[in-house]
Amino acid sequence: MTVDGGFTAFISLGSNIGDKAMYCRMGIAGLAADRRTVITGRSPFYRTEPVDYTDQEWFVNAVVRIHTLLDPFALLTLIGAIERGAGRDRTGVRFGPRTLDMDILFFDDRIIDTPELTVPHPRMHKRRFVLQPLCDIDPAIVHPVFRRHVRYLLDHLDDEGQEIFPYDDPGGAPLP
Ligand code: PH2
Ligand code: MG
Ligand code: MG
Repeated sequence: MTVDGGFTAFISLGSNIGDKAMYCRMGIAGLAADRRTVITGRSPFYRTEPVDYTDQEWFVNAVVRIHTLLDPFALLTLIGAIERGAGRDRTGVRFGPRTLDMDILFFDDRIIDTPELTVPHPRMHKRRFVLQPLCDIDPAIVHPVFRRHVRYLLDHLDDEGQEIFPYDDPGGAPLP
C-alpha cells in the first residue's frame, strides 16, 4: 500500500525489561495500528550490549521504516502514547532500563532542533544497535547532517565496545 503526500521516517525500538521482544513487537504493532502510518520496512531484532549506562540488562533493538501522514511532532505524540501503553515509566535514570523506547532517527531529510525533538537522533551515528538495523533496511540512507550513508557510519564506528548479536525471535512477524 502506498499513500500520497506523506513522509518517510525511521524509528528505533529498544527494550531491556521483561519480555523485550514482545515490547518491541508492541511498538511496531502500535505504529501499524495508526491509520495515518504504514510500516514499509523492518529490520531483524538484535540482542545488544547496553551503551551510555552500562550497569543494566542487555537490550533487544530493531528499526522500522514507516510512511506517514503525521508531521514529526504528531509522530512524537503517537510514539509517546505507544510507549506509555507498553508501561514505559520515565521516572528512572537517564539512559536506564525501559520496557519500550521508540526514537525518531530520521524524518525525510529534515533537520529539527527543538527542546522536544531533535532529528536526526543526536546519538544514532555512534550506535551500532541503531546503524546495523538501519543498514539491514537500506544501507544507502543518507544522514542529512553528516552527508554520509548509514553504511559508511557503521563501517567507521570507532567504538568496539558495543556487541550486538542476531536475536532469535520465534514469535516475530515475517519480514515484509
Ligand atoms: N538505549 C539507551 C541507552 N543505551 N543501549 C542499547 N544497547 N540499546 C538501547 O536501545 C539503548 C542503550 C537510551 O535510549
Ligand atoms: Mg526515547
Ligand atoms: Mg533512546
